[in-house]
Amino acid sequence: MRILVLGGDGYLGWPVALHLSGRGHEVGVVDNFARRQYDYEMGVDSLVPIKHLQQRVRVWEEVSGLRIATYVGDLTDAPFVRKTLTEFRPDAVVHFAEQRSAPYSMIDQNHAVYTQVNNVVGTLNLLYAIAEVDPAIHLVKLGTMGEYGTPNIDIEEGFIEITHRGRTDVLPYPKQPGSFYHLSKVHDSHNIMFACRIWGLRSTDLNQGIVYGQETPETVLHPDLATRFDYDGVFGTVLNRFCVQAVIGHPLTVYGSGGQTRGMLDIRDTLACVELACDNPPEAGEYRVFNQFTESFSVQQLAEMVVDAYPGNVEIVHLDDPRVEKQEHYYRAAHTKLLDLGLVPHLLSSRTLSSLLAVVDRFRDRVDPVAIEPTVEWRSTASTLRTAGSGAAGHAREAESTDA
Ligand code: NAD
Ligand code: USQ
Repeated sequence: MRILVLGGDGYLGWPVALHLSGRGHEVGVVDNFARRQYDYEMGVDSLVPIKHLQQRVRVWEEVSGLRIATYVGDLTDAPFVRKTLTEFRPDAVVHFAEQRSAPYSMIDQNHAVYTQVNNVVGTLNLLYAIAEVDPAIHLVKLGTMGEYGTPNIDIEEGFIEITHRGRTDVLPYPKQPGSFYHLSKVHDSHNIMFACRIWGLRSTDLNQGIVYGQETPETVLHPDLATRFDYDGVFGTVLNRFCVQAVIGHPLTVYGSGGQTRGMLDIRDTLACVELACDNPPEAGEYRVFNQFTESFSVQQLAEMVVDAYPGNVEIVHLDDPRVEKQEHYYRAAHTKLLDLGLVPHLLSSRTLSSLLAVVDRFRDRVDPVAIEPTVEWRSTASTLRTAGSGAAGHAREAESTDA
């Protein structure tokens, strides 16, 4: 297949592009390097050093003999999106290219607006381009388990059968997302479902849980093929953060009681799930949802697993939760559709944790302890970033002075 990976310079997009290329697909990647820009803005960096996209692609060609086409541009630029699809003529588009941090979207009004415009407009441009260039293109869109929130009933895969006053229908599962970022994914899902209905597009919405891990079979072939690894308070995700904290002797930062429970998966399973979705496209006009995670854990459980896996002494600290979220709740979410297609999950074992801790240990000198603290407070509409002098704080101050 010809597969275009949008956001192909990011944490997940890059290893997915390599994986699909290695499996014999013709791959192109699209990126506007927004993610690298957020690092400059926040004054942080990936724990694992990463090469520029063009260098990565060159090294991949040297290592594998396979070419990956690159397109540098922004999905919010509609002519760029249409031109790229016209040139590359994909059978499938895998769409990772969004602002993906919940805390980043909650910094202040500018960051909330940026997140929703970037994500919703980018996806809308993509839907129009697919409809106009070739409606048979399969859109594989990265959504999030966070679209559902934490209801007090079982979570289904996208749809729920409801009987109301004697009548029954299958309807989209209710959404109760927990940040302006997670909300952007809900808006995307509605737009995609609508486009499938009116234009006969085909799409798979992959409601992915929290990903952990850094190495994949392709990225370990050469150090210059490494993907990024975020551990800071804004972009770092929970288990990756806990591993960095353990290695540098920082207490593990559990927010609140730690009863928050989430679906999780190994980065290697992200590759497999995306490939399974591409290999098994939906019918024309079909909008389907797969819940893409393999296990669920509470934050406290994750912290305890890291304490057990790390050979040294590790403490757990309970911080006031900077987010507005339920700290104790029911959580049971269906995730059978990818298993039915043949997914064989990598479950979170002490071996997986040890290899992740070993990656962190290799780069421990690059950790900036200041970057670890949570700095974004959900309850505040003004920026609460404490990194004085950072680009982001400057950005927020600029906004304040403009308002003034
Ligand atoms: P990432 O930020 O590392 O990668 C996203 C890439 O998209 C970046 O390289 C960025 O520069 C690019 N991008 C953003 N906006 C763009 C635009 N308008 N035009 C072109 N390129 C743009 O994020 P990630 O962790 O790789 O996540 C990828 C996707 O998977 C996101 O949509 C995210 O919401 C989803 N997801 C991630 C996780 C996770 O744990 N990392 C979990 C569930 C879902
Ligand atoms: N948490 C802590 N301590 C920390 C960091 C996080 O207790 O140091 C808690 C948070 O309060 C939250 C949970 O851990 O309850 C998960 O936080 P996270 O930052 O790991 O994940 P989240 O904000 O949900 O976002 C990440 C990705 C996002 C993706 C989402 C999948 O950044 O792109 O959509 O995971 S899901 O959680 O299923 O919505």
